[in-house]
Amino acid sequence: HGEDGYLAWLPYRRQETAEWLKRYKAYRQIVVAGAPEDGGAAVIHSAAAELARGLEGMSGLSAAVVNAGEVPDSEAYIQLALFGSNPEIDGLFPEAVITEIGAEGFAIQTDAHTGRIVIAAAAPAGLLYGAFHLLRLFGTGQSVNGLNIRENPVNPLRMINHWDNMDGSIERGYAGKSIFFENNRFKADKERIRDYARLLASVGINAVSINNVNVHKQETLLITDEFLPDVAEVAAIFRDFAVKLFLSVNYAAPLEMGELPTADPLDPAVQEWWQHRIKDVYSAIPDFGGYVVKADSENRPGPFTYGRDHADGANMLAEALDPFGGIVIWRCFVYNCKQDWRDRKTDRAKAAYDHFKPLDGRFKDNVVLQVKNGPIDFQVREPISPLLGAMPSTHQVLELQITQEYTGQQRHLCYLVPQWKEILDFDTYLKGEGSTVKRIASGELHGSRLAGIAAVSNIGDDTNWTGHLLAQANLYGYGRLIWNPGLTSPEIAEEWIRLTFGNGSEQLIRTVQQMLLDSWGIYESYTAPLGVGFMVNPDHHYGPNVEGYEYSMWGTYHFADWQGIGVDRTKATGTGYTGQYAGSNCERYESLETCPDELLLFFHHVPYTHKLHSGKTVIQHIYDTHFEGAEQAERFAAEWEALAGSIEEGLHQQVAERLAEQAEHAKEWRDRINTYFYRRCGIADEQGRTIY
Ligand code: GCW
Repeated sequence: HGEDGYLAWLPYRRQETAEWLKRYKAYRQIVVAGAPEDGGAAVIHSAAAELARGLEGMSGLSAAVVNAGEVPDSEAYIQLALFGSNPEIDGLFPEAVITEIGAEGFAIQTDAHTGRIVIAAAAPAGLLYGAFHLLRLFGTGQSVNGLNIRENPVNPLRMINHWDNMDGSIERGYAGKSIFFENNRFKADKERIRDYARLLASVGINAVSINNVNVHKQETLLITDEFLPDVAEVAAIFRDFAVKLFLSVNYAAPLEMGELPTADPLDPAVQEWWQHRIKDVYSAIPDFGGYVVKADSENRPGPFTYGRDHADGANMLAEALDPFGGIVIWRCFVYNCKQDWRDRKTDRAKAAYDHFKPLDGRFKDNVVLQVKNGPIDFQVREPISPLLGAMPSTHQVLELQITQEYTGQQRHLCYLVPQWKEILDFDTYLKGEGSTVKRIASGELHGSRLAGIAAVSNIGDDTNWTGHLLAQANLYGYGRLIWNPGLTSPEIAEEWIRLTFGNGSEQLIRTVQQMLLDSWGIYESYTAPLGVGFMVNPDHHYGPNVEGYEYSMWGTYHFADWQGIGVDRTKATGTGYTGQYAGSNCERYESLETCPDELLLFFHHVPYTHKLHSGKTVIQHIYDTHFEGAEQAERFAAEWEALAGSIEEGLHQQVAERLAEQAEHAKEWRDRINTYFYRRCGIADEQGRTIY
């Protein structure tokens, strides 16, 4: 699998640095001290086996896990140990370190005398993360002498949501079919799921939901005896890598399965039905995570049908899950998808806040609300959802989208870590300065017990997992960033490149890193301008179509006419959306003077001649960014071409094809957008470039 990308960032390439040849090759024995009897033993086994595999690959020599009692014949061995299992190991760490390491954290220390590296943790998951951390240091060519590392994940829940259907299709999937399902059943061969679990664990993911939040007929049955044995088998695979399994459920399941005449959450028969189901689920999967629910959203059923609200709806499921320690992840992607364009007060951007904010304090303690990063829908540029952090008495997780639905569908290069960084660093001012989204997501700001980040997966059964090989950096980067939002985009990009392509060519590392870092901005520049969003073909959402959604009811309008463009969301004259922001954010977006250029058309309707802070008019900005963006996309292809020879042919070829398509398609974007606006307003490009 070396040439096709299947091994992703875990190919464990042969290391050729002087340090390796001289010293690190000695690390070929792994000793486990004090493995617990229970399920945790499997996780420690995964950690030890991974170390052996990685060290073998990187040294080209054999490596092995040896028994605790055996004295290794090399002094430079690696030891995995749980705190409290071995006094000699505890003695290596100051008391304060041992208390500082949480349930999923780890410490790594090099024993100065012997060169032994000790990975120690409070629980098996920490050892697994520590093992991957050490392998990452080796793999990226860093020194492992004198290590003194202490790590805890910043976010408690670090989740991946799959939108996989049992027929094998994936909603918004751009990398082939499901690795879980085909022909309305589970796939018989589950080997690939194991490899996927390893990939997730390697970047610290600890939870996964395997089926689409739009739960159709067949998927409704996942919580029944028909499929629970399969679900349990998949859960067991993930368990070996400390990843908890969740299922998306159909709110109307009792009704759709023909077992009850209603799904009213306040009806005792409905409550009993769910309690009964949940017993079955937990007897199959004792450590089952819980349910993910999309209710009363985009025509999915929910409590509204019965005159109940989201708190009634979520609490009913939470009540049933509570005795087993399960949680309900209730999505806030709720809006009216049947809008009338004449009604300028109804605003899809306002919907989640309007629906959920008044319910603060009404949710049970095992309910967590999942809020998309933006108020609309994973556009290339959106403001931050004002609902994030606005419910201090309610648990929340942030939802991101790794799959590139609106960011080029894994045909275009778009490294999303810089976008996620901006989201996490955004200051909501909800509790004064420094009330950043990352402190909300981690649960710190409001002291939430349940908190973290979830994101929609970008993988499928394409050999290289993500279709576009470079889109692997988004999955990798997502895990790394949510483990520690303090990491920078360039750091994460560089790690991924070194692990994936090796440390051999500095030119390759710098070129690919710069491509990744520039890619989001470039994609933005040739697609919908200045935060206005959409302008894509309806349904599949790929490719330019300026009026694709302008005359439908989904409420994603840009209101372009011959004079101007944009959505007036001000309190003064518009929908009033800006009023949902706290502190100075409200005024900053409300005022044309202070509204940032990149979000101008999200918040304001302006004439094409309006001057941006950049000094350009809106129309000239549109022309310039579209001409430049298409040129930059072409530059990618040329830069990649120059790397031929420093990357395996197979890997090089895959990316070259995608970049060629991007360069072509970026021109189509450029021309359609430029032509549309030129014809609308009649203002010529100052530089007289070709507009069709
Ligand atoms: O972005 C939209 C997608 C839908 C998706 C929905 C959601 C799963 O176009 O395909 O449905 O969001 O997040 O529920």
